Amino acid sequence: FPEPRCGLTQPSDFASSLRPRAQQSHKGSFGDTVLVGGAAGMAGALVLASRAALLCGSGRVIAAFAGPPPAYDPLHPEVMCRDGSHIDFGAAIKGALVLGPGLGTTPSARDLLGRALASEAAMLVDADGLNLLSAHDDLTAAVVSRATPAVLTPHPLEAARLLKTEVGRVQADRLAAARTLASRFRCIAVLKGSGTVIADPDGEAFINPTGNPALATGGSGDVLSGITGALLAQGWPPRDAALGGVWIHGRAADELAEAGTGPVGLAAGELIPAARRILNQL
Ligand code: NPW
Ligand code: AMP
Ligand code: MG
Repeated sequence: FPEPRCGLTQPSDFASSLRPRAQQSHKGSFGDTVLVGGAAGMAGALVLASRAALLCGSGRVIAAFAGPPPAYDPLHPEVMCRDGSHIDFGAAIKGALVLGPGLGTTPSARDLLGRALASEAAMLVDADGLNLLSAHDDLTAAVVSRATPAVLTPHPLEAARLLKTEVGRVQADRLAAARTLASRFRCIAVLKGSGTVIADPDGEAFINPTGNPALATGGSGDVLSGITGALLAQGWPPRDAALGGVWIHGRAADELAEAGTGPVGLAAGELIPAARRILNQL
């Protein structure tokens, strides 16, 4: 059998999802992104992801907090801040779900994730969403049985938890680890870190060439979740959203570092307007 393909991501790999906006379009044309996370002490993770979803083109953004919701986000009052326990995930969501930034792993976080995973909407799972999947077989089963694959975005430690192995083994063969995640969870697996690997359940894989150590800062993964969630909400197929989100996120860090906003001291939120500019220029 031939080896499945593995190449370096280029914009041409997701170009078919880059479409000009129709003159007659409206906010309903670009989907809702509903983001679930933000337990007490980690509200910032959900705020960063929500802002990224907003600036990367989602028609509407709803931040569903596991902890007490703020009245609104003062920088982006466009984002609707809700109490996660009041969200009806049974109602058809026209757009995408981003599950996990700052969610925590308490029993109430687990219940919230379980309700959200029942949705048929396009879906990305990150951070504590992944940690909960690692700990609960019924949550994993909900991901594996989805009609359209979810996008899972683990960093190496989260990947090790999902694969029930050690970080060293994940890092020793990152391509194999990403492919194993993709086939075991029937998902688009995004194994983050320098040279992020994106793999699908058929074994096709890409290594992302953008990004640099400026991204080694708290919250940069949360921003990636929001960027990619916005692309899903706008109807990009999961594979294209993963490839495009990772490429744009890394390119934003490269442009900022080039201009002196990094590699030392980049704040993750600074990636967001840079990602918007790159998306508009593609
Ligand atoms: P070390 O230090 O090397 O042993 P955790 P988390 C490892 C939220 N956040 N290569 C590394 O291990 C998130 O959304 C909230 C190798 C690292 O210390 C989550 O919900 C923020 N190892 C929650 O916090 C901003 C690597 O993993 C450890 C690696 C917990 O998420 C911050 C961290 O993993 C944060 O996003 C690599 N490339 N990358 C907010 N403002 O509210 C990571 N590791 O223990 O799962 O914790 O990632 O911080
Ligand atoms: P997280 O650990 O969830 O906050 O995610 C960190 C994000 O930054 C991921 O998208 C990583 O791929 C990226 N990142 C971290 N360190 C590097 C690095 N040295 N080079 C490139 N990307 C990195
Ligand atoms: Mg993270």
